[in-house]
Amino acid sequence: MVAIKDIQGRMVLDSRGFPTIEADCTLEDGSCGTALVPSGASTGEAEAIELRDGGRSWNGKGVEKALENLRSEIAPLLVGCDALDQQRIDRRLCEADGTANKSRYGANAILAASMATCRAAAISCGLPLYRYIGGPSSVRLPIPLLNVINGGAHADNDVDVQEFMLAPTGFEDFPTALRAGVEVYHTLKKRLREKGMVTAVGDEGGFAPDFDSDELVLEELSSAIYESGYTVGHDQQFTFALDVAASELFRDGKYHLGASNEPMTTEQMIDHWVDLANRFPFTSIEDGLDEEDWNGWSSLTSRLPGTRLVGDDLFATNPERISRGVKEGAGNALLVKLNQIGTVSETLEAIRVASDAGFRIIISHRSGETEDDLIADLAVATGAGWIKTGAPCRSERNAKYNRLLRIHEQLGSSAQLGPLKF
Ligand code: 2PG
Ligand code: MG
Repeated sequence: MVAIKDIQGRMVLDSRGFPTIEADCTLEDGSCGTALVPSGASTGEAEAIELRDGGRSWNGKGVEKALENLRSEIAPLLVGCDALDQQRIDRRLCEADGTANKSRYGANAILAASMATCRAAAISCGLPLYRYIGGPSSVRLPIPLLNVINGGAHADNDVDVQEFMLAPTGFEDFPTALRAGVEVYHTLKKRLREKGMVTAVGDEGGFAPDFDSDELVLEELSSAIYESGYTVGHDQQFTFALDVAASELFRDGKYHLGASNEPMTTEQMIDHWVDLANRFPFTSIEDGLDEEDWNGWSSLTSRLPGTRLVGDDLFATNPERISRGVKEGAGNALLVKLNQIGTVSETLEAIRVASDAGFRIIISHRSGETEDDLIADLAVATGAGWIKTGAPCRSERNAKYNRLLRIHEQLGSSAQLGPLKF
């Protein structure tokens, strides 16, 4: 038992320049853990609520109310509790909040306390965070999914699909996979510049030029991979991953892709992804349909047996929604975001429920990020095998890749790459 002595919160800025919460958790033995919470732009309806102040100050994005809850409710609740009992800490937080979606204290305040406590406990035990959470078998580094072309809500271009990711699936170890991804990223920049295309980056560090179609983006990425001296295809060095973020494209029962195209029905959307997956090698497609289009999801999942269908907005890292997906055959992979559910323990529970069903697990950043690198440790601790944390550009993204490089070094010859079962 190591009792919590104090929890302090403060406002800091995230990568988009919006306020977010940083919390310090100090224990009786002097250990102190600090954590910062991220924030999404294409947030799912089923996510836990991020408490914002509204009004004019900080364009409505202030976090004073959440900080006040941290100060006057959460800290007194946790002081004296055993920091090594993360489950109990998180249960107390959920019970005291008392709402299904953490709207009273705010998931941002709750998560900051939960993550900071976890960090402090690891420090108190003298263990790296991944070892503290995952135990001695935490030796698997994740394959990075590098989001090199940004569209949708993350960029001001005309690309509808939110994320085009390089998946370096055919490499031996994390540093080599990352290096290959980085090389392709820079080749891509050179190619775009030579074509007179915009090389400014979007929220997640990927380039954000205009493209006339999804196909053209994927052809460009294929060319950049070959020009870098690598191969692309199933069972080759690179495959692709998409995050369509289709909930953002769904209005009045139809999907709106491309300003000049007719809106599409669910069936037409499914045909579109099946057709694209027949022409390009995808390891996964995330949120290819709207978050409440459960029947569509079941149909898409059965039509694309060779591709992982990842639920982000669909599952919202919520064990109940994941269980529904398992029952209905809707999706077969989970995107994991701590702030969608709001505590470390519930995140681990969501991963367990999804893993038990044979789902692929992808640990994820948010589009609004910070220098906090806890998700890198979480990926290793859970042996998830996959992480998406943006392009290898912008330090809030590279904080995670850099942390994984350090973990790889620490693990030495024990380090492995990717999921146990591919
Ligand atoms: C997503 C995420 C992260 P956001 O949709 O997967 O890439 O974006 O944080 O804006 O929800
Ligand atoms: Mg997503």
